[in-house]
Amino acid sequence: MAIVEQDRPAGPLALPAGDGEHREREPLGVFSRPVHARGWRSWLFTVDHKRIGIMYGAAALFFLILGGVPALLIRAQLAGPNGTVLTADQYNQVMTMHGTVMIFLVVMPIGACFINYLVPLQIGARDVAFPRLNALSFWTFLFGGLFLNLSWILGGAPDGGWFSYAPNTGVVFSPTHGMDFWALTIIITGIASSVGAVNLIVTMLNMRAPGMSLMRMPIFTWMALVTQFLLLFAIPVLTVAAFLLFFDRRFGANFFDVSQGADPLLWQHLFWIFGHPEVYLMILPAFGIVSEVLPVFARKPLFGYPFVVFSGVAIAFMGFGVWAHHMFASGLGPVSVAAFALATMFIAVPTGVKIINWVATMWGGRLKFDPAMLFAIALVLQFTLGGLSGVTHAIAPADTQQTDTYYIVAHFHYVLFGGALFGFVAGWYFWWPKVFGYKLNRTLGLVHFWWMVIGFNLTFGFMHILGLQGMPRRIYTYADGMGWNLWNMVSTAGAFILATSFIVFFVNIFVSRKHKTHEVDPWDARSIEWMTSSPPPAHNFDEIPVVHHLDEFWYRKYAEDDDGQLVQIATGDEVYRKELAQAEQDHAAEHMHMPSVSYWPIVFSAGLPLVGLGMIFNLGLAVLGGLVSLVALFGWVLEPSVAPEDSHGPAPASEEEAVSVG
Ligand code: HEM
Ligand SMILES: [Cu+2]
Repeated sequence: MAIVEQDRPAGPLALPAGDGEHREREPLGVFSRPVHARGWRSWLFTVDHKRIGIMYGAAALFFLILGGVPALLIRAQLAGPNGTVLTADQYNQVMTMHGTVMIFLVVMPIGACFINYLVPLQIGARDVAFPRLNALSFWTFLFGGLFLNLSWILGGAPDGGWFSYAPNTGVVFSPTHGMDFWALTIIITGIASSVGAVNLIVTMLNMRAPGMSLMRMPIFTWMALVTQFLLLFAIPVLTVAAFLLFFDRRFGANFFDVSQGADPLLWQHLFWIFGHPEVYLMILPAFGIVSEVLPVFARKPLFGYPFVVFSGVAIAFMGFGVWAHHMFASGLGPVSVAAFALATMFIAVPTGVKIINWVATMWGGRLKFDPAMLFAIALVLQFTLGGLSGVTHAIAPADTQQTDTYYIVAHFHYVLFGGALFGFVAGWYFWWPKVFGYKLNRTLGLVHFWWMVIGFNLTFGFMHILGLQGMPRRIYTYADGMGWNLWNMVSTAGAFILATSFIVFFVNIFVSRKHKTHEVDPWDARSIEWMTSSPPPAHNFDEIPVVHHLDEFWYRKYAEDDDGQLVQIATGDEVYRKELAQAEQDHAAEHMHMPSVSYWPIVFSAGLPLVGLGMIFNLGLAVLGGLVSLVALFGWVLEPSVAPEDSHGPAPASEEEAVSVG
């Protein structure tokens, strides 16, 4: 079994004795580990990747509201000329928080939601490699996000834009504590991402089911792997930059103080060396989702799987070499500009490869237009539009005109919202029945889809025109008579349509939840996460599947007859029952040991925002926060690796019972 923690009956510190005899020690009893927790505690202390995935999703939807309300305020303010909803100062805060929340607390965590939930299931593992670290990542992200939003009530939110250009964000130009909150949030959530990246990379590389070579890994897992490498290398750069900024602001360091000889472009370089890989790590999970959804609803294998894999890898590599296209207007000099312009045009190639693969997957397929499929198709179309406007920025002279206009705002919402977020919604409609045991209502799903597509394109489509007409981004009002009134009004109307489309989604969840069917394979899917019950048991699979093919599940359901015709040899349900019977035969007497719940991840994470608040307001508080986290670390290493309890007893009679162990 893959989970290391449970394979050791003795305490974590037990080592073989020198005489060759294996001396077993009782687990250190200082901090006993809870066996099971029930009710809400079972969520707070869980180390189950599925629950952590669900919590990432729920938290991200909560932050979607915290980031969405500012978006609506922006649009209300800009609906007509000389808006009076917000003052200039409030506008800056609202705009900065909108961007920061959407990127760091919505899109990245939704990616983590899918990756945490799906990757162990897709590779046939029982959990991630380090379940407690996984919980630590989640809580650290959540507390970091809440910490950022505290700034609203503790003296003002950050106001330097989501990319926080120093020296603009130094104390001289941004004297409130907002930017301090921003920098510390980046550091805290950065811990969450880096720890998560290591955990997931180890999981994907080491814990795949027997027979699952890398080139048999489901495409979503591949994109997840690429994403985690991007995080691993990109996040530290931003963390360093945030540290420097915070030291400048709080302790009078001079990293960005131009009068002391600092390079005014230093921040921009650091930020975008992180920032460009960041845009790919936001979109690649959605690409993975679409690459899973399209084949299922087109009833064909993914066209050119290796190309989709390697174009993803290529995007990641090249993504680290194009950052300065965000700085064409900053005076880099013609050689740099030309080099980065070329590199940027090249990176469009692997991206285009993916689009071709998706279209070819649908080509000639028997398409089924369920909501998941529609959202996936919308991603392909809208992302292509966003990608094409992106290529126009690669042409440096054009970019010099476009930069800092609404053309850019249109562009990045087409990729982030029209791409990433649409992909995520496709994924939700697709995997919902696996995760919760019921399908989302199809009719409401279609209403949701059309309402969202219309709202999205009304909001952002005409911003291209506004931008080309010269409307700058980040302005809090504009004068009458610029010729911008109509499209701004349209955009604002679209934004409210878009916002209400999410209400349809929430209503759908609410309405559908009663109709549980627990179908194993509602869509006739292809990969092995469908080969277990809906929802899956705590240990994911009763029998770890042995993998012979890419699309293993499909190959267990379909085969060619003597004439080369495709025939169904089993339903998904039958495949699952067969595995179940096999498991009963093989391990009827064994008991599945899943890692026990733990108190310490959430305690560790809870210390971090205290450190943050302390760094801003009172160093004593920082010491207290540090102590909380330190104690948690000691508790962590000193707790036994499994609960010292009765769960070593006989096998549970029912699946239900087995679940409660997790
Ligand atoms: C209801 C949906 C949304 C609306 C109406 C909306 C609207 C806007 C507008 C009007 C701006 C420009 C503000 C300015 O430059 O003055 C903006 C900026 C931004 N938006 Fe959105 N947005 C929405 C959703 C999203 C989503 C889902 C993301 C995902 C990542 C996102 C990311 C950003 C970012 C990064 C900025 C830049 C902020 C900055 O300039 O620092 N937005 N949004
Ligand atoms: Cu870029």
